[in-house]
Amino acid sequence: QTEEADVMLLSVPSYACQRKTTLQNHNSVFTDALTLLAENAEMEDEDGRGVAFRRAAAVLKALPKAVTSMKQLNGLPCLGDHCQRVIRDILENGISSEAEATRQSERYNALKALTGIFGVGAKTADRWIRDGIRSVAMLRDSGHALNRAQLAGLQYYDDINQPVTRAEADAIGDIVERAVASVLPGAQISLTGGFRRGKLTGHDVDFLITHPEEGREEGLMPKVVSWLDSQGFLLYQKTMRNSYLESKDGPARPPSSMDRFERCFSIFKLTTEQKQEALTAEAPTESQHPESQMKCGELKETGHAGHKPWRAVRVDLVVSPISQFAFALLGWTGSKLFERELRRWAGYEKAMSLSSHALYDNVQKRYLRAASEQEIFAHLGLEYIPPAERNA
Ligand code: 8DG
Ligand code: MN
Ligand code: MN
Repeated sequence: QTEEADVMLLSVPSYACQRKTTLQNHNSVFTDALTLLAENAEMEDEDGRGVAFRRAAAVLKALPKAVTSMKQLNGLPCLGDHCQRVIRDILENGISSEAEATRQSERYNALKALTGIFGVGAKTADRWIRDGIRSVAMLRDSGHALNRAQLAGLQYYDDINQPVTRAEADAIGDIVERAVASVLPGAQISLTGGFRRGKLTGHDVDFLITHPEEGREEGLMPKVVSWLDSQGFLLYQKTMRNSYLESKDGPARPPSSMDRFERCFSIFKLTTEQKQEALTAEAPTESQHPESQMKCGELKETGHAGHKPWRAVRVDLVVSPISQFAFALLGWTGSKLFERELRRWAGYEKAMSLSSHALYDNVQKRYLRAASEQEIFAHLGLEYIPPAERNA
């Protein structure tokens, strides 16, 4: 009987976009180790290994209960020898010696610290490490030439590496709403990224902006950005024109109506008052609630305790024409692995090319329209997975 319970049928389909993955993870002891190894591989510029670790972690995240024996892994996809070794180590010894050795290695910690700076990728971090720079403090003292993004990244390092809360995301949302409403009435804003998937914290806040009339959204980003800037909300911003036409993935020549994507990577200045306003405006009846009063009290205190009365928050803004909105929404909601798996499914199983702009059928040689995420899943022959279940 125990034998049977042990072999308890754990089965999951092999693409993450075929599975429901909520934030409830019964296997975090394994997925934490695999995620650390994935991060390390990515920082070492070994993307193939990184994806393998991420796929394995995603399979374990989708299981309805904790893995307690190696036998339960039989028949599960994406678990290669290396990942099985990590899992076995944890089952037998409580920890993965490889993950622990990595966590303690000087190289991993240097890469983690340096790539934790906004504007610094794996290649730059590696170059600096070869120059003997292993920490943010050493970089500050080094006199290295830094670009504008990296300078901002250093300046706001502590704030940016502190998780953004849902309340802060909502406060930023209020500001973006005001900006958009004042430069283009009728424009619509959607919260995307991790917060749309129900995460309680994030490394940034992601928004997608559109207008129900095709074409009205054109040139919107520079206007939104200059409004935000004039009101003192921006500590840093880099606005990009749509790069869809130059992008390598996806079909070569999209119709000209598709070259309108604009995006902005920014750092917002969020004041304590703005955060408080968002908290009280959202739930006016709840402001009598002891818990929310305590929250406001805490906020007040940080403002008066000698700290600066504001914090820096990373914010990503994207503008999409309404005709591409469903693709943009799907593409910017994540998780990153879920997106990667959707594109892999489309390409390998359906002979289609999916991007944040469009879905192209390589057999019928035509674009497939969609006005909602549900329609995109249907085109792809997939069961609809709501945002809260895309946490692969
Ligand atoms: P977090 O911020 O809470 O840590 O998690 P997240 O919200 O899931 O991660 P994210 O890094 O903010 O990314 C959110 C989504 O945005 C993700 O699914 C991938 C998408 N995305 C980028 N960069 C780009 C890009 O350059 N092009 C496209 N099409 N999508 C992108 O992050
Ligand atoms: Mn995000
Ligand atoms: Mn983002």
